[in-house]
Amino acid sequence: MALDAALQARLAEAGQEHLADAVRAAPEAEAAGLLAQVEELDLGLLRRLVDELVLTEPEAHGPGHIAPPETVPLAADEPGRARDLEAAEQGEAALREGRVAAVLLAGGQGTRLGFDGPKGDYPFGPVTGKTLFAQHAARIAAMRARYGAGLPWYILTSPVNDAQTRASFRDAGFFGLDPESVRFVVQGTLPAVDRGTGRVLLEAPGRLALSPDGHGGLLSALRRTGALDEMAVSGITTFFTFQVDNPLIRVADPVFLGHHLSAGADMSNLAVRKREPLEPVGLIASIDGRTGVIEYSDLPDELAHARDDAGDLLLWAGNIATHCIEVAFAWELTEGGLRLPYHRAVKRVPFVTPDGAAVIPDTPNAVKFETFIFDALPFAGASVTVEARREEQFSPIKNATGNDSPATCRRDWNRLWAGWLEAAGVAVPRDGSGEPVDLEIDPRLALDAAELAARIPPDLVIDGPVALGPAGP
Ligand code: UD2
Repeated sequence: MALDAALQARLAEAGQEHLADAVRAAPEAEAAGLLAQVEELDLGLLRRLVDELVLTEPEAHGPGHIAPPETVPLAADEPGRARDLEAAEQGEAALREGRVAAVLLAGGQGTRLGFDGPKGDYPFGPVTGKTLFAQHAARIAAMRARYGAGLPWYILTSPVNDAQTRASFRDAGFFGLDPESVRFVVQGTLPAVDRGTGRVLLEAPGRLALSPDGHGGLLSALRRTGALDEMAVSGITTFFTFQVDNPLIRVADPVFLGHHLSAGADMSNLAVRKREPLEPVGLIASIDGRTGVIEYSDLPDELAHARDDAGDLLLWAGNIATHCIEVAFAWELTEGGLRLPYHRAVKRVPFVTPDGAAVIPDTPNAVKFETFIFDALPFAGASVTVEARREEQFSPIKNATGNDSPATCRRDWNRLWAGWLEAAGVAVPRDGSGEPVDLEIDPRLALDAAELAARIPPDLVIDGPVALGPAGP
């Protein structure tokens, strides 16, 4: 296939002239598709990323002056409870007035879990095998019902899983939600490049090796697709972001929202105490006086292990990637291009050689580029970090086994739900080691322990695994 001279010149300038050869050599049926992919590349950005992150050794600079972040601590006493109550009132008012949207980050590839398909389709429910998408949807429905709120739901997908994600929602009848109230937003992609030469890799003779551009790409995607305009027009001022793999998260929790709003913050965080120094969660910290997140892979060991005078972890605030973000701040961050820094990840990426031979490398051969949503924090005029109880809000499904796996998530859910039932005076059978039977409580039946206590009969008997559905026991 012929290539126009201007494109050829731009490819040469970007050090990617091999792509012109690839288009010419591609099988006829695939050449047009490959050309379209090549034309879509932001060659200026690619040149900069390759120069700065591939061809030059990134400068090893320390993370700066690091201290624990200022946080709204857990309410441990009466003043703490009064403070949270006041915050909840503000958050509830924002929900009722329709000023809040929920944004689910679900564009990742979920490679560690080894699950084929969008991670949201993973059937985690201990009793019914309900999926992560179904759980989040039920919670959104329950929040809408409780606050009479629109609470529109935006779902960030990527070209890797967009079609499948939409199909899952369609097949499930949008889990009972009005399809108009659910919007899919597709994030962008960036090419993987050879780590030695910076040249874009092809995963097949007619296809570039592209992967999602990181969840920082949410901001560009919201702007590009018109979602930010739509939010502004419908009076939404704040959106709440959460990760697909954490079914415990309290979506659009009024307490968190209220602390964010009353501080006049641009972007806020939810934090849990790290389980151990090297737990793979980002570290929320004050970095040279500004709140930010240091990704776990970038955290020097001695900082991870530092202890305070009482012997507790000094840098304790684990990032659960749950934020409140002002719509106006998202506009600011995307004005004239995304303002977030790019990170490099060195990965194993299968590719084809110019003569069409497929190579599955044994060692990391490629660099991928990503932006992270939490890198927006240092740009925020004000930001609050609110501490959450891990057992109430964080048990992600990341790995097939071990920590943060389906087994630990089900265990944590069972414990939480058993606690709610027992607080309501219902006995829950437990095994020899004290673990409760498998349980499920649909968020549409109860979003918290108090609601459950009010909605179940006091003489409810549980003698084995049970799922309490939206209509009650
Ligand atoms: C993430 C955080 C980490 C910590 C941990 C807690 C990053 C970079 N790190 O680590 O600091 O808070 O979670 O759970 O996020 N996603 C997209 N598009 C992308 C990439 C990811 O939507 O291009 C979504 C993905 O679907 C998932 C979330 O972002 O919901 C986190 O992605 P991950 O599982 O790759 O991040 P992880 O666990 O390494």
